[in-house]
Amino acid sequence: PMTRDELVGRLKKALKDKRFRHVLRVEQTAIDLARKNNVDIEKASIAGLCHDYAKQRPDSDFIAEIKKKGLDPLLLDYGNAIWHGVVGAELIKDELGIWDEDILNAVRHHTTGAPVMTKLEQVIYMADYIEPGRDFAGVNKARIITAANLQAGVAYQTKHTLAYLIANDKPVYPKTIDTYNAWVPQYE
Ligand code: DGI
Ligand code: FE
Ligand code: FE
Repeated sequence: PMTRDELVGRLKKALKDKRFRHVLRVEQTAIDLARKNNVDIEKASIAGLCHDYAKQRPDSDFIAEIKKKGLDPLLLDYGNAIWHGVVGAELIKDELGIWDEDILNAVRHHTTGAPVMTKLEQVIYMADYIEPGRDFAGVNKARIITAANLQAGVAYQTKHTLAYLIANDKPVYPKTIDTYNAWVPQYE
Protein backbone atom coordinates (compact mmCIF):
# COMPACT_ATOMS: atom_id res chain seq x y z
CA PRO A 1 0.00 0.00 0.00
CA MET A 2 0.98 3.61 -0.61
CA THR A 3 2.19 5.92 2.15
CA ARG A 4 0.39 9.23 2.67
CA ASP A 5 3.36 11.04 1.07
CA GLU A 6 3.12 8.86 -2.04
CA LEU A 7 -0.63 9.45 -2.24
CA VAL A 8 -0.18 13.23 -1.84
CA GLY A 9 2.39 13.08 -4.67
CA ARG A 10 -0.11 11.29 -6.94
CA LEU A 11 -2.78 13.90 -6.15
CA LYS A 12 -0.36 16.76 -6.80
CA LYS A 13 0.32 15.34 -10.26
CA ALA A 14 -3.36 14.70 -11.03
CA LEU A 15 -4.66 18.15 -10.03
CA LYS A 16 -4.04 21.84 -10.64
CA ASP A 17 -2.76 23.76 -7.64
CA LYS A 18 -6.10 25.27 -6.56
CA ARG A 19 -7.82 21.88 -6.54
CA PHE A 20 -4.83 20.22 -4.86
CA ARG A 21 -5.01 22.74 -2.00
CA HIS A 22 -8.77 22.04 -1.70
CA VAL A 23 -8.15 18.31 -1.24
CA LEU A 24 -5.56 18.99 1.50
CA ARG A 25 -8.14 21.15 3.33
CA VAL A 26 -10.82 18.48 2.88
CA GLU A 27 -8.39 15.93 4.36
CA GLN A 28 -7.79 18.07 7.47
CA THR A 29 -11.51 18.85 7.90
CA ALA A 30 -12.33 15.15 7.45
CA ILE A 31 -9.76 14.20 10.12
CA ASP A 32 -11.35 16.70 12.55
CA LEU A 33 -14.85 15.37 11.88
CA ALA A 34 -13.58 11.78 12.11
CA ARG A 35 -12.08 12.44 15.58
CA LYS A 36 -15.36 13.92 16.82
CA ASN A 37 -17.47 11.11 15.39
CA ASN A 38 -15.32 8.05 16.16
CA VAL A 39 -14.44 7.40 12.53
CA ASP A 40 -11.13 5.78 11.43
CA ILE A 41 -8.68 8.71 11.00
CA GLU A 42 -6.55 6.99 8.36
CA LYS A 43 -9.57 6.21 6.18
CA ALA A 44 -10.76 9.81 6.57
CA SER A 45 -7.32 11.02 5.45
CA ILE A 46 -7.19 8.72 2.40
CA ALA A 47 -10.79 9.42 1.33
CA GLY A 48 -10.35 13.18 1.85
CA LEU A 49 -7.21 13.22 -0.28
CA CYS A 50 -8.73 11.05 -3.04
CA HIS A 51 -12.29 12.40 -3.27
CA ASP A 52 -11.61 14.72 -6.24
CA TYR A 53 -8.79 12.64 -7.80
CA ALA A 54 -10.64 12.41 -11.14
CA LYS A 55 -12.13 15.94 -11.18
CA GLN A 56 -9.81 17.22 -13.93
CA ARG A 57 -9.96 14.23 -16.27
CA PRO A 58 -11.43 14.62 -19.75
CA ASP A 59 -15.00 13.42 -20.36
CA SER A 60 -13.64 10.69 -22.64
CA ASP A 61 -11.89 8.99 -19.67
CA PHE A 62 -15.17 8.78 -17.75
CA ILE A 63 -17.16 7.54 -20.74
CA ALA A 64 -14.56 4.82 -21.38
CA GLU A 65 -14.64 3.78 -17.70
CA ILE A 66 -18.48 3.67 -17.61
CA LYS A 67 -18.34 1.25 -20.56
CA LYS A 68 -15.36 -0.76 -19.26
CA LYS A 69 -16.97 -1.32 -15.84
CA GLY A 70 -20.53 -1.71 -17.14
CA LEU A 71 -21.77 1.15 -14.91
CA ASP A 72 -25.37 2.43 -15.20
CA PRO A 73 -25.77 3.81 -18.76
CA LEU A 74 -27.98 6.58 -17.29
CA LEU A 75 -24.71 8.10 -16.10
CA LEU A 76 -23.98 9.03 -19.72
CA ASP A 77 -26.77 11.65 -19.51
CA TYR A 78 -24.82 13.56 -16.83
CA GLY A 79 -21.37 15.10 -16.76
CA ASN A 80 -18.24 15.77 -14.73
CA ALA A 81 -20.22 16.97 -11.66
CA ILE A 82 -21.60 13.45 -11.20
CA TRP A 83 -18.86 11.40 -12.90
CA HIS A 84 -15.86 12.59 -10.87
CA GLY A 85 -17.24 10.84 -7.77
CA VAL A 86 -19.11 7.77 -9.03
CA VAL A 87 -16.77 6.98 -11.91
CA GLY A 88 -13.77 8.58 -10.21
CA ALA A 89 -13.94 5.85 -7.54
CA GLU A 90 -13.32 3.25 -10.28
CA LEU A 91 -10.30 5.20 -11.54
CA ILE A 92 -8.96 5.35 -7.97
CA LYS A 93 -9.30 1.58 -7.69
CA ASP A 94 -7.61 1.00 -11.07
CA GLU A 95 -4.86 3.60 -10.80
CA LEU A 96 -4.14 4.08 -7.09
CA GLY A 97 -4.89 0.52 -5.97
CA ILE A 98 -7.28 1.60 -3.20
CA TRP A 99 -9.78 -1.21 -2.72
CA ASP A 100 -11.41 -0.35 0.62
CA GLU A 101 -15.15 -0.20 -0.23
CA ASP A 102 -15.91 2.24 2.59
CA ILE A 103 -13.31 4.67 1.19
CA LEU A 104 -14.53 4.08 -2.39
CA ASN A 105 -18.16 4.68 -1.33
CA ALA A 106 -17.14 7.91 0.40
CA VAL A 107 -15.70 9.05 -2.95
CA ARG A 108 -18.70 7.72 -4.93
CA HIS A 109 -21.20 9.56 -2.75
CA HIS A 110 -19.32 12.76 -1.96
CA THR A 111 -21.28 14.90 -4.45
CA THR A 112 -24.81 13.45 -4.35
CA GLY A 113 -24.87 11.79 -0.95
CA ALA A 114 -26.84 8.54 -0.69
CA PRO A 115 -29.90 7.39 1.27
CA VAL A 116 -27.71 5.19 3.48
CA MET A 117 -24.22 6.46 4.29
CA THR A 118 -21.64 5.16 6.73
CA LYS A 119 -20.14 7.66 9.19
CA LEU A 120 -17.04 7.84 6.94
CA GLU A 121 -19.22 8.71 3.93
CA GLN A 122 -20.99 11.40 5.97
CA VAL A 123 -17.64 12.81 7.13
CA ILE A 124 -16.34 13.18 3.56
CA TYR A 125 -19.65 14.58 2.24
CA MET A 126 -19.56 17.24 4.97
CA ALA A 127 -15.80 17.95 4.91
CA ASP A 128 -16.03 18.76 1.18
CA TYR A 129 -18.88 21.20 1.87
CA ILE A 130 -17.47 23.06 4.89
CA GLU A 131 -13.67 22.99 4.40
CA PRO A 132 -12.19 26.41 5.35
CA GLY A 133 -11.77 27.54 1.72
CA ARG A 134 -15.54 27.35 1.06
CA ASP A 135 -17.29 30.69 0.93
CA PHE A 136 -21.00 30.66 0.11
CA ALA A 137 -24.11 31.95 1.83
CA GLY A 138 -24.91 29.52 4.62
CA VAL A 139 -21.47 27.90 4.95
CA ASN A 140 -20.99 29.17 8.50
CA LYS A 141 -24.38 27.83 9.52
CA ALA A 142 -23.40 24.51 7.90
CA ARG A 143 -20.14 24.47 9.95
CA ILE A 144 -21.96 25.14 13.23
CA ILE A 145 -24.67 22.55 12.58
CA THR A 146 -22.12 19.92 11.49
CA ALA A 147 -19.93 20.51 14.56
CA ALA A 148 -22.97 19.87 16.76
CA ASN A 149 -24.44 16.92 14.83
CA LEU A 150 -22.97 15.22 11.74
CA GLN A 151 -26.33 13.88 10.52
CA ALA A 152 -27.99 17.28 10.83
CA GLY A 153 -25.14 18.64 8.67
CA VAL A 154 -25.87 16.01 6.02
CA ALA A 155 -29.54 17.02 6.00
CA TYR A 156 -28.61 20.72 5.78
CA GLN A 157 -26.26 20.25 2.81
CA THR A 158 -28.70 17.95 1.01
CA LYS A 159 -31.55 20.42 1.30
CA HIS A 160 -29.50 23.43 0.23
CA THR A 161 -27.80 21.69 -2.69
CA LEU A 162 -31.11 20.48 -4.13
CA ALA A 163 -32.62 23.98 -3.71
CA TYR A 164 -29.57 25.44 -5.52
CA LEU A 165 -29.84 22.96 -8.40
CA ILE A 166 -33.55 23.67 -8.87
CA ALA A 167 -33.12 27.47 -8.58
CA ASN A 168 -30.49 27.27 -11.37
CA ASP A 169 -32.32 24.89 -13.74
CA LYS A 170 -29.61 22.23 -13.34
CA PRO A 171 -30.27 18.56 -14.07
CA VAL A 172 -30.79 16.63 -10.81
CA TYR A 173 -29.26 13.15 -10.67
CA PRO A 174 -31.85 10.67 -9.28
CA LYS A 175 -29.59 9.72 -6.34
CA THR A 176 -29.55 13.37 -5.24
CA ILE A 177 -33.35 13.21 -4.90
CA ASP A 178 -33.16 9.84 -3.14
CA THR A 179 -30.72 11.41 -0.66
CA TYR A 180 -33.12 14.30 -0.08
CA ASN A 181 -36.03 11.96 0.63
CA ALA A 182 -34.01 9.84 3.02
CA TRP A 183 -32.38 12.66 5.00
CA VAL A 184 -34.35 15.89 4.90
CA PRO A 185 -37.97 15.23 5.98
CA GLN A 186 -36.74 13.51 9.16
CA TYR A 187 -34.03 15.99 10.20
CA GLU A 188 -35.29 19.42 9.10
O1 DGI B 1 -15.95 18.70 -6.52
P1 DGI B 1 -16.24 19.84 -5.57
O2 DGI B 1 -16.43 21.14 -6.28
O3 DGI B 1 -15.23 19.95 -4.48
O4 DGI B 1 -17.63 19.53 -4.81
P2 DGI B 1 -18.76 18.46 -5.22
O5 DGI B 1 -18.18 17.21 -5.70
O6 DGI B 1 -19.69 18.39 -4.05
O7 DGI B 1 -19.49 19.14 -6.44
C1 DGI B 1 -20.25 20.22 -6.17
C2 DGI B 1 -21.14 20.55 -7.35
O8 DGI B 1 -21.91 19.42 -7.77
C3 DGI B 1 -22.10 21.61 -6.89
O9 DGI B 1 -22.02 22.71 -7.80
C4 DGI B 1 -23.44 20.94 -6.95
C5 DGI B 1 -23.22 19.86 -7.96
N1 DGI B 1 -24.20 18.76 -7.83
C6 DGI B 1 -24.55 18.05 -6.73
N2 DGI B 1 -25.56 17.21 -7.00
C7 DGI B 1 -25.85 17.38 -8.32
C8 DGI B 1 -24.97 18.36 -8.85
N3 DGI B 1 -25.00 18.78 -10.13
C9 DGI B 1 -25.94 18.25 -10.92
N4 DGI B 1 -26.02 18.66 -12.18
N5 DGI B 1 -26.82 17.29 -10.49
C10 DGI B 1 -26.82 16.84 -9.20
O10 DGI B 1 -27.64 15.98 -8.85
FE1 FE C 1 -16.08 16.71 -5.82
FE1 FE D 1 -14.18 18.45 -3.40
